[in-house]
Amino acid sequence: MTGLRFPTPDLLTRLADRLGPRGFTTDPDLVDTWTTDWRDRVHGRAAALLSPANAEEVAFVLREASAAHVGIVPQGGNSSMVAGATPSADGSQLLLSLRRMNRIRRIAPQDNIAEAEAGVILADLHAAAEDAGRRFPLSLAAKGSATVGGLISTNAGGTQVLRFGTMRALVLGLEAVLPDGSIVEGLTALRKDNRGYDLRQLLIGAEGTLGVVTAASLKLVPAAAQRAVAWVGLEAPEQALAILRRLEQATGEAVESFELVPADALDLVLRHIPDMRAPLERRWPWNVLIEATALADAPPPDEALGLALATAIEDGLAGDATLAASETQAEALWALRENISEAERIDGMAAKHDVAVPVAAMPGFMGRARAAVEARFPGVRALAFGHLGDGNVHFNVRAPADADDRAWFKADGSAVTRFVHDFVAAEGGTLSAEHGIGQTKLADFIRLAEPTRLHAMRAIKQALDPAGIMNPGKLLPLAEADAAQ
Ligand code: 2HG
Ligand code: ZN
Repeated sequence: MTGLRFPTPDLLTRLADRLGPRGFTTDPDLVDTWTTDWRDRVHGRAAALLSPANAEEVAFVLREASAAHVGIVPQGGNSSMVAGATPSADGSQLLLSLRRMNRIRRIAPQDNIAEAEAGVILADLHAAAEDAGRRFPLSLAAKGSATVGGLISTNAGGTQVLRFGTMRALVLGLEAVLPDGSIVEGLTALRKDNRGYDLRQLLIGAEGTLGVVTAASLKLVPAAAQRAVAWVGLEAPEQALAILRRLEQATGEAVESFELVPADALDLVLRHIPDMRAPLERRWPWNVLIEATALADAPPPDEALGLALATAIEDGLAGDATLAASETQAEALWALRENISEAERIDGMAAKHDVAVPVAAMPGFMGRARAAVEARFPGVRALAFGHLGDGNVHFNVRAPADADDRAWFKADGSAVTRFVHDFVAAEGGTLSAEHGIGQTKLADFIRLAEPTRLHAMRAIKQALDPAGIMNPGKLLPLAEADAAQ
C-alpha cells in the first residue's frame, strides 16, 4: 500500500461537478453532524460529504479516490456502536453517505424478496414488506435510522437472530461498487447459486473496507399475523435459559425473541425515558422479554406461551410474568427493552462490550465477568443485557456512582475494555458478537485475533483495495505508510 493523501482542490471540484449540488457539500453545518459517533466518543472531521444518487456515481467517486489515494468513509444512519462510520480526526477523508439512495426498487411477494437500495431505513423496509403481506425478519432498536447498507456492512444482528439469523442469512444478492470503480451486479433472486467464492458474503460484515454496498435483494418471510409478547421476572439468568429451552419444546419455532434485562437496566429506562412503566409489581433481579409469533391459521401463540410461563412459575423457575393483552401493551414492553441503550447514553459514559460465549455458558460467564471487573475496578457498575438466546450480551461497564463519568472514561475506559476482552477471550468467546470492530475494538481485535485470520484478511484487503482507500483505520489498522500525508 502507498500512503493516503488529503483530497486536492482539483479532486473536490471534479467530484462536485459530477455529483451536483445535492450530492456534494463542504458546508460544515451539513458535514459536521455526521462526523461524531452515536455514543459521542469519537470525533472526526471530513473534507466533504458526498451523497451519490446511484451506483454509477459511487463508482465515479471510488475510481477518483483510488487514483488520488484518498480515504472514503461509507455511512448509512450513523448508528454504529463501534464508530465504524466516523472519519479520522485529521480531516483527510471523504464521507460517502448512502442516505440519498433510499428507494425500495421492488417487492416480489411470490419470490419472497425485496430489492432495496443501501439508504433505505429499516423501519421503512418493515412497512413496505408489511404492505405486501410479508415481513423482513430483522429488527433492532435503531430501526428508525439504521439503513440497509449499514446493516449489511456490519452483518447486523438484533432481536430476531434466534429464529432468522443475522443479516448474512437474509441477503440473497448485492449490488456493490469495488474500490476500482467496477460495479458488482449481483442482485439475484436465486435461492441457490454455487459458483465458487461468495463475493456477497465477503462484503457482508466487511464494514465498508472492501467496497460500497449500493443495493440488496433481501429475503422476506410470511407476515406474522399473531404475536404474543411476555415479560417475565426471575432470580437468575440460568432460570431464563431453562425457560427458553422449555418454550422451544412447547412452541417449536414460534419463539423469535428472548431478551435478557437486568433490574438495573430496567431502572435506567424507567428513570431516563418518559412514559415508561414497570411491567411487574415487584423489582426482579432479572427479567426476560419474550416474543412468539404464529401465522394466521395457526393456534394463537399466547395460549402456549401463557401456559408454559404459568408452569414455569409453578416450578419455581420464574417469579412472575405478564402477557401483553393488546398491541399497545406489547409495544410498551418492547419499548422497555429497546430504550436501554438510549437510557444508558443519557445516564453517562460507559465502556461498551458486545460479547458472546456458547449459550449455555453465558449465565456463568456473566456472573464471573461481573465479579472480576467490579473487583479489579472498585465502584464500577457492570450491566449485562440483550440476546441471551444467542449467547450474546452487551456487557457494559459504567463509572462509579460518585465519579465524573467523562473523566473516568478517559482515565479507565480502555483498561476496563482490555480487561473485559481478555476475560472473554480466556473463556473462549468473542469480543464482537454483532456490532463489528470499527475503531473502538480495533486494538483489542488485533491483539487477540489468531494470526492466520489476520493474515487472510490482509490478503483479501490488499487484493480488492490495493490503495487502501476504503474505510481506512476500521477493522484493519492503517499501515504506518497509510496515515494521510
Ligand atoms: C441492543 O441490543 C444494541 O440494544 C445496543 O445492540 C447495545 O447499547 C448497546 O450496548
Ligand atoms: Zn444488541
